[in-house]
Amino acid sequence: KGSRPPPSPPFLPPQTVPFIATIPGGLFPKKTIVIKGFIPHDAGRFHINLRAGPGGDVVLHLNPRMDEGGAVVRNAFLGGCWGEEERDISCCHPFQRGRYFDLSIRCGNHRFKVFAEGQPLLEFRHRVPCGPHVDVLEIEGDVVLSYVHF
Ligand code: 9QG
Repeated sequence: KGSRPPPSPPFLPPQTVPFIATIPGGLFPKKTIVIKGFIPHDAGRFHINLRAGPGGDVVLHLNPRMDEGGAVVRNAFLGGCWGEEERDISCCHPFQRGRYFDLSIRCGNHRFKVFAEGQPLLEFRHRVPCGPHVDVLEIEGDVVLSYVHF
């Protein structure tokens, strides 16, 4: 729709972690967030949160755990509680120590679709409606960011 805000300029290096930014206009169908980064050799884990305002509900918590056999945990934090984790993943994913990744998270009508190096990686069904109120992106933990764009 014409009323939707245009993409903001990208965040280029150096970006400090925790990285916290407001997404102008929040999430809407087809809104895409691109995150590129490097996972240090001694990294434990990091996460990407999409959040309804500072300290609000986390509608998507995407949490690669290099310290847990490469699990890629997805969850939501709603009303102060973690829900059920989703962990299914195709055998190969880029969240390995010493590797770069190029991730995009696209908000659909019914789910988030997450792509790595342009290939579908996983999906996360919306547990609560997503919309303009979901306007905070947080990236925290053991990651070095090289590019963030939304
Ligand atoms: O561990 O799992 C995701 O289901 C919790 C973690 C929590 C999330 C959650 O402690 O870590 O990954 O806010 C938190 O504490 C995040 C960083 C059962």
